[in-house]
Amino acid sequence: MRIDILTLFPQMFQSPLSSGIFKRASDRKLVEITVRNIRDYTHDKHRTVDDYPYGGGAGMILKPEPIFEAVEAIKSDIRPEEEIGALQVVLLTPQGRLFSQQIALELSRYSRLILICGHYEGIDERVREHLVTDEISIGDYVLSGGELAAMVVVDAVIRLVPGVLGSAASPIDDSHTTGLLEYPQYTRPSVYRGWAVPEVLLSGNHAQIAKWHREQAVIRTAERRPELLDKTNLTSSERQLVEQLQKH
Ligand code: 6GU
Repeated sequence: MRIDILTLFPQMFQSPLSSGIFKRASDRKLVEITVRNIRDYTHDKHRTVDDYPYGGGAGMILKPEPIFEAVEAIKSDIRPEEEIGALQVVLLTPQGRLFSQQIALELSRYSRLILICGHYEGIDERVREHLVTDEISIGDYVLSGGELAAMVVVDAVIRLVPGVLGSAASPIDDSHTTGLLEYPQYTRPSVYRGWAVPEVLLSGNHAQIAKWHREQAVIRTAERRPELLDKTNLTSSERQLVEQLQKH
């Protein structure tokens, strides 16, 4: 998978991309991430990337030319054997569709992604209409730019690329893949400041432990994010458990 990020603030990506999952994915040559400065695609002396809005109003608007040229430059080096349909051009904007595990899974299936970091004051609408194929928001709050959102999206997407996570960790069991929040976890010591780890986890009885994990995940989800249960497959006894919890 190849991901190109277009931004006015490439230095924001330096530290995140050189640690953790990003580094691991690049080191293993599973994902190649390139950060490009939109300003490098301007032609004037002042390297102008924004301008006043037609019709007036507050703030500056990102000009279309550098963004079109940057995307076209990236597209032009797509190898002929690669399908152009395998490319998605994503604009990060608070006006986009709300990001979710489902969307991360969707994006992880493309071999090429171009992420454009928008800025809240705005971007010329022709970029949206004629260049971008998808618009994503990471939540109902306003960030000053799309950079942090792009990092969130890239993290969530690349960990789904086969081989990026170690074999031990599987994204199949993640919260939001099963539709349930994760169950509580413990490590040594078995008693800390008088607080004991639940007995069942020390029992060595794998069937009992699996049952407890599942039950705890259902309880936790019912208590914290009951709306997630609408989309989850629960057994009838699990449904009963949820109804019991909702009465209290
Ligand atoms: Cl993608 N961009 C900005 N600027 N703010 C956001 C966002 C994106 N998602 C939530 N808030």
